[in-house]
Amino acid sequence: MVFNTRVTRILGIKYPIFQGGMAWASNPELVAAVSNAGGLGILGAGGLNGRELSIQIERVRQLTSRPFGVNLYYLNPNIEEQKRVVLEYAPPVVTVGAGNPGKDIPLFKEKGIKVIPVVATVDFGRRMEKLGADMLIAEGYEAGGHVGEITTMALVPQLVDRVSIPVVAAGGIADGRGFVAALALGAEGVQMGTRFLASEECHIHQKYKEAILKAKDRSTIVTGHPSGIRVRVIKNQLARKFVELVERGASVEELETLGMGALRKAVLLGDVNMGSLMAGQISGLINEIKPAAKIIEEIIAEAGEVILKLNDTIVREEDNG
Ligand code: TUI
Repeated sequence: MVFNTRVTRILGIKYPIFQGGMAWASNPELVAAVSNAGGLGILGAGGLNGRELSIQIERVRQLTSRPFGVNLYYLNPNIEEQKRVVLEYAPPVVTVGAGNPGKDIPLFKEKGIKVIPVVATVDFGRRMEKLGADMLIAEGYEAGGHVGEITTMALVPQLVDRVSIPVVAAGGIADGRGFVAALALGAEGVQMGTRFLASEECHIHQKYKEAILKAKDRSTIVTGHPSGIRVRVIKNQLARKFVELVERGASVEELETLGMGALRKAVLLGDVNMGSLMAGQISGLINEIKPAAKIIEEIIAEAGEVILKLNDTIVREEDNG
C-alpha cells in the first residue's frame, strides 16, 4: 500500500509518518530506524548542547542515508547554540516547538532545510505559513509533553481549512485507525511520539516503557501552572505533587523548578515515582514494545485494511439490503 501525499513528495519519504522529536528520548538509533523504514525520524535537541547535538546528527548520518529531522524546542536554554549547529549541519528537516521561529525561517530555508513548526492553534499556524513554513504539525491536547488546549480532532480540520500548506496531525495517534482518521480530517501525514517511545530502538529506561505499556485511557494528566507551561504525563507521585502545589497557589517558578530535570530522571534513571513520564492519552492503546520498522509496517497494513473495510462494509452509494 502506498500513501502518496504532499508530505511524502516534499520530503522524499515513503510513508507520511513522523516520529516526534522528543527531548532526551529520540536517540540517533531510533531516528535512523524510522527513516530507514520509510518514515521521518526526528532527533530531539532538547537537553543537548551544541556539541552533543552535532555528534547526534553525525551519528544519524552514519546510520541512514534517508531524510531525517531535528526538533528544536524554543524554550530550551541552549536554543541559540542548537540553532547554530542546525544551520551548520543542515539536516533535511527542522521541526520547531513551543515558540516563534519567525526570523529564523529564512535562515533555515537558505540552507535547504525544510521548516515545520508545531502548532496548537489555527492563528499561529496561519502566521507560520505567512512566514514561509513548508508544512505544519498540528498537535492536539491528547499529545504527551507540552500541550495546548485544542484536541487533534478539532484542530486538524480547522487548520486544514485555513492554510494551503500541508498539515501533519499529532496527538492521540498510535495505529492504522488513527492514521486513516487523520487523513480523513485533511491531514497529509501523522506524527507519533508515544508509540515510538515503546519501540526497541528507543533508549529510554525500561521502566518508563513499562509505564506506557501499563497505562490505561485515564492514566495521563496535564500538569503545570494554569498560566505556565502545561505538560501531559503519566500520573505518578510527581504529578500528584504538581496538582497539590497548584491547588496551594504555587508560583510558576516554583513549579518549573520542581519539573526541571524530572524528564531526565525518568528517561535515564527510570524513576517512575519522581520522574516526568511524558506520554500521550493514547498510551492505553500501546501494549507491546516493537521494532520501529514493524510499528510503521503494521500501521500502513492496518490503514489499508481500514480503508477497504470502510469502502466494503460501511460506505455505500445505495443500500441494496
Ligand atoms: O514541544 C512540544 N512538546 C514537548 S517539549 C517537551 S520538553 C519539556 N521539558 C520540560 C518542561 C516542558 C517541556 C515535552 N514536550 N510540542 C510542541 C508544542 N509547541 N506544543 C505546544 C507548542 C507551542 C506552544 C506555544 C507552540 C507555539 C506556542 O506559542 C507560540 C506563540 O507565539 O503563540
